Amino acid sequence: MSEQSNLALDEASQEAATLREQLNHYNYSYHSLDAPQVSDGQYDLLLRRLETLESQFPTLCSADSPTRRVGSAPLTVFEAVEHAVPMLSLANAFDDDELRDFERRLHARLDDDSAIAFVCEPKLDGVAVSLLYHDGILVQGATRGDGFQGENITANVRTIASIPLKLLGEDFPPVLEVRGEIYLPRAGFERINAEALAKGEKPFVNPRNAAAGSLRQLDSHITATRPLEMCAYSLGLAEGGNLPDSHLATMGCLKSWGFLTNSLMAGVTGIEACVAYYQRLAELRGGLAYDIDGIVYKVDRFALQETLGFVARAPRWAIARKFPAEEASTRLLDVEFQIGRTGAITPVARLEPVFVGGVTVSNATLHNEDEVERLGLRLGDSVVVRRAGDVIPQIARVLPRFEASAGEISEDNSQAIVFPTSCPVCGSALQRSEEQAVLRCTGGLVCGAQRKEAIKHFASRKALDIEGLGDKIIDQLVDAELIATVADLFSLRVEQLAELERMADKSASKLVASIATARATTLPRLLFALGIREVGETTAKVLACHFGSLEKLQEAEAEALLAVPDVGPVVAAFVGQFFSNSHHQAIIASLREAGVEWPDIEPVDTQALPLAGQVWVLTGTLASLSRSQGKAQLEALGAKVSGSVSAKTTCLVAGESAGSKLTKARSLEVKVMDEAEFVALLQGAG
Ligand code: 5U1
Repeated sequence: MSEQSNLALDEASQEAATLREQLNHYNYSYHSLDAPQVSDGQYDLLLRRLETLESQFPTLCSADSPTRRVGSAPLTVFEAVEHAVPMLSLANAFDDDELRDFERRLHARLDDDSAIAFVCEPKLDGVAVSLLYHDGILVQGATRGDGFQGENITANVRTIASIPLKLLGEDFPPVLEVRGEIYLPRAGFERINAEALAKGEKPFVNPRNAAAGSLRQLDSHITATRPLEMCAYSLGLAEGGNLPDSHLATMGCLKSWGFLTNSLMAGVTGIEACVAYYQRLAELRGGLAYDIDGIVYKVDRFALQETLGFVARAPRWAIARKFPAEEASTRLLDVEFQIGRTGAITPVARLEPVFVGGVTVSNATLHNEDEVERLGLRLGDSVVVRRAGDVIPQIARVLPRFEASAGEISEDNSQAIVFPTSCPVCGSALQRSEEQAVLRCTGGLVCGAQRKEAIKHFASRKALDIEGLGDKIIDQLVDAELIATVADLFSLRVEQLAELERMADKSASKLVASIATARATTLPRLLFALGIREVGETTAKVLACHFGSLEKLQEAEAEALLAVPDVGPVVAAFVGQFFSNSHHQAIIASLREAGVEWPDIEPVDTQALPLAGQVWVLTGTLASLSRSQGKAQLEALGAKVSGSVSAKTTCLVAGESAGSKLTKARSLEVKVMDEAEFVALLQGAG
């Protein structure tokens, strides 16, 4: 071996030793102590790195490597169980190309280019178990343990309602081992955590840990109180009887014998269909009732599975495609305080950038002071960041405030997060609303930050929709004192705008033109644009339809405001306060002087409209009209149109490729309409 490759081997050997130590430590904390110290994503990355090193330098492979192990050694308190057929693990694919490589390997090994039938299944994030049936009677339940030997948890599995104690039908093999995942649905997780908090106990960190903790109870009465489920996904030992010749057909048998199987399981042909299934499931993921961390793809035909066989600890005929981790750990660098349009002060965490949920995250909202306290967060802490779907990144929890290095506990260098006592932008006094735990700057439009936010809101798409007037331009205009109120926008000149950073003469002229175009607006848009507290787009429309003119709304007493559908005392008070403020009156007068126009509309009795009081949601692609046209037509019929499905939803209109909203509507038994029915309804009403 050359000197250079010796050096590479030395370096790799040291790195592998450190990785093994770290992984063993994290694995022990996770599996045996039920106290995770790093996120799953972080753990996976370390394990992958070790796998890469071991495959590059085969002499580094050792029997005790975490890459050779599935889970941890069983706890001694439960009786040990030998698995007659080892419960092996799965190889992973981290992107579409790795999935395509999987199919290429299959064709090569089978020496056959015929299209392969696959079964695609959601990979539940729970605890793998084996259930043994003798003549249809459940005789043993065991955890996977290290894949060869697990723990006997028969008493605990018997408490789970979705596990049959006696199989249905008669056509099952006399000796049958069924494998699957025990998991806690999200709603059950919320429930047991709420109960734990109410009793002053520590809540579980995620549904998988809650399921593992529930199964590790020595007293099965405790397990019986946990709403666990079991979803079957394969067979282990099977003796006697006749079984089908494919995985999909076998899953059908399991279903008929009384097992829960996943309703999203699908048989497809060829790897491109597997890739498409991944996209579909990724969209549904956020709306499912349970956590999944990926998809398992299996070659359907048992004859092919047999030919393909196993390699190391995994079958060659199956692969798991992981979703981007929804959680990752990073460090809290700083906390900044943002002032919103209504003066609300939001602490924002500045984080060491981390890749999570498919994007790089460097900021996370901390909501308010109570949230910071609930998390027990301090500057310099290691934190777990969560980003599920399109949801704004959140800090899920703080990791233990020490670093174990070579058995030593390092110093705690964290620092307290200090909340401001006056507005960090204008110095005005702060007010704390007790019920919402929100700190608010009392400076109103004296505060530069609130002024900027008010103007950004005024120019936004659903308000006056001023094209080309982005947030950065507004920041510069306010900082340079070229504008102080929304009305000042209309006297801006091309020369003034051309002075701004990255603004050429041409774009300055275009912006002046689009500000001029925005002068012709509508009453609902203007009402929304004014930024009255608690008056969103829908309430602005309702107020506009009810009063018909700005003057009538300005004159309205509390009683008249309360007569408007959906306007309660809080909204009525904010509307009243807004129009009685002399500064706001001056702004409205300046807008008129600047030539902004909002024609009066014919007042409508919205309560008498056919869909009054109903809440509708639109999802998927509609072929015959756009989403905004659909929304406008529903609103014209008196319905409210919401962006999310809840128990209050009257009806969901599901277009082509509807995703998680459709799943949620079905689970809540909300009425669902397809496009044809929707169009017919609109035509009937028109
Ligand atoms: N859905 C599913 N999860 N899961 C996990 N199927 C499935 N199959 C597995 C594992 C470990 O293993 C089989 C390929 C034997």
